[in-house]
Amino acid sequence: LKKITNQTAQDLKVRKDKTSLSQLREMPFYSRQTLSLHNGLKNGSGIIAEHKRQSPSKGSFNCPSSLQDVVKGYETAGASAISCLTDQPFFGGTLQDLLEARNAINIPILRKDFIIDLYQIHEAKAYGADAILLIAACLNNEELKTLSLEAMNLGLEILFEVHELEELNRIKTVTTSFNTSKFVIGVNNRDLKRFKTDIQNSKDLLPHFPENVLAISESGISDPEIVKELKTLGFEGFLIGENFMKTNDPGTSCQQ
Ligand code: IGP
Repeated sequence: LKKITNQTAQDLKVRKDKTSLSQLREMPFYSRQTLSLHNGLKNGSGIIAEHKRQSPSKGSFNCPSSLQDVVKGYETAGASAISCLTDQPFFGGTLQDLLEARNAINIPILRKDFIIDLYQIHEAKAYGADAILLIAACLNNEELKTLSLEAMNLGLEILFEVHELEELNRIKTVTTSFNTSKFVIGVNNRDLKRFKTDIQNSKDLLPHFPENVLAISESGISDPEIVKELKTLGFEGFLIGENFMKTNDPGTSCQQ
């Protein structure tokens, strides 16, 4: 994770030099009314279907479908929201992908990236995102708070990602002062040190969730039975990438 965020910081410098904050503010989507991820999940299937070309652990998925076809397919299949990877070095995504996804569909989009700087939140808004990911493992409480407040100011919702109890407790601390309950907390089932996924991580952490917070289970979800089981336990969102992207037609896989 340290390696990834160091790279993120470097790439960020280049983008900041190229595009100023005021230029971001002039982009058409910057003033767009965002869609609610929270409401989308509550009122729909709960599936957040991810566009991801490659991952550090699995390499390229060699999916032949275009980004547009993938995200349109997800929307048609009944996904509640789309997760769009914009990290280049490790996941092969770009901000241009986010823009293209926004132009193709009308459901909430999560900008999936390693957000460590306020500038990235403005980018997210400018390129058409409705929500951003904040990974507790990458950020201290002060950073979590500053980044969250900026996101909320711009009308973006937040998916807080946790891997373990200590991180969940920090998110609880940080969010108690927020006057919104529209954020969601996701448990990443992927052990970042060994890249292994285990759904048990979601089951273990759910009892420690704050009340009335929408719970999401992320990573390693590979069959509808797992979704059913997690739903019974109380999860309302399911973030699924690889299982769809490793097929030739992710939209159709999502349908099933
Ligand atoms: C999706 P999977 O196992 O269905 O492809 O997982 C998603 O949870 C995963 O891509 C992810 C991720 C992240 C990627 C979760 N947290 C943070 C990049 C950054």
